[in-house]
Amino acid sequence: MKKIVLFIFPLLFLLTSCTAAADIEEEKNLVIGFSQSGTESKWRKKHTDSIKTELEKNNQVLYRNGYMSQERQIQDIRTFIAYKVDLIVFTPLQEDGWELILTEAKQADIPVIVVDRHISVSDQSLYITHIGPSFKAEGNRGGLYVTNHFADSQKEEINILELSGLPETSPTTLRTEGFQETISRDSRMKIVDTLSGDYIRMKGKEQMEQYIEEHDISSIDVLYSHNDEMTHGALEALAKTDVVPGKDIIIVTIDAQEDMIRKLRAGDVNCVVECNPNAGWFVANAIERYFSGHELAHEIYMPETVFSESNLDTIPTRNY
Ligand code: GYE
Repeated sequence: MKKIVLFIFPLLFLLTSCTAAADIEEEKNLVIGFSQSGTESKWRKKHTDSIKTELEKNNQVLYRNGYMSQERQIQDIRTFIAYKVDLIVFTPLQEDGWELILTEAKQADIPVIVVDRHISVSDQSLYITHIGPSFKAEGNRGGLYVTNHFADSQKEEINILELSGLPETSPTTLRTEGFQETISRDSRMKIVDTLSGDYIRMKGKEQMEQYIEEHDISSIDVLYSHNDEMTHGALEALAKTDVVPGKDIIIVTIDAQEDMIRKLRAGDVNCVVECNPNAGWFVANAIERYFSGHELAHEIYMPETVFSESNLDTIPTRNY
């Protein structure tokens, strides 16, 4: 029963929106299916909003949220194929497991654009382009802050605790790789432990609490966290200790949500690496170029920067 309701509801919604949208259909160029992976962070909500808003300017958009389930995302993409959409935009939850569904899209002649995280497929023609940040550069920037920060320090060892994102996703792998690349220039730097918080605040908090219970947190010099939500969780855990965040433990975090910029201004964290969620314009532009016959680069990078005490006065409003 539940299944039937779940199936009928979107169908009814689509049917009514189809008739209601009949008039505007002429103005709206394309029907685009947009499958988002979840809503785990403020960053993600902004990312969704940016893409939807930009695409809805000229197209009819069918939006689905995968709620952090790959199976659900695959089902959503299958629905788009059944509706014969003109193009599919999707932001994959994880790297593997997309070959089959994207082959179905290809067989139906529906072009696919991958946004944000990367996918690993042997046939590169299964998607027309990938649009996203350079996760490796983000890791590099975080590592660079740490090496600069300790450049004149007399410390013989610098112990780093890493709080990493969801495993088997490209931001997690590349943020680690990029960070390691820059800290390896200073032989005193060592990642002593890596915790996994899946990009979720609660999980970041739990992991940190457990670590504090089992280890001497005062021996840690740096916390490198793969996203702001987990950093908030870690800060809540640290608040129950004598360790002063931003002073006794240097904190580097990624995303640059407004709430984390406030923590940067308050001195609770030291370096906020921007991960740009405003993918909308880039996606819309790629679609326009594709349908007007241009060849797209297989990889399109979005611009990003980094914030710390050195540029506090010039941080643009975040809106996320
Ligand atoms: O950093 C995090 C989100 O995939 C780059 O996912 C994205 C990451 C982002 O949950 O906040």
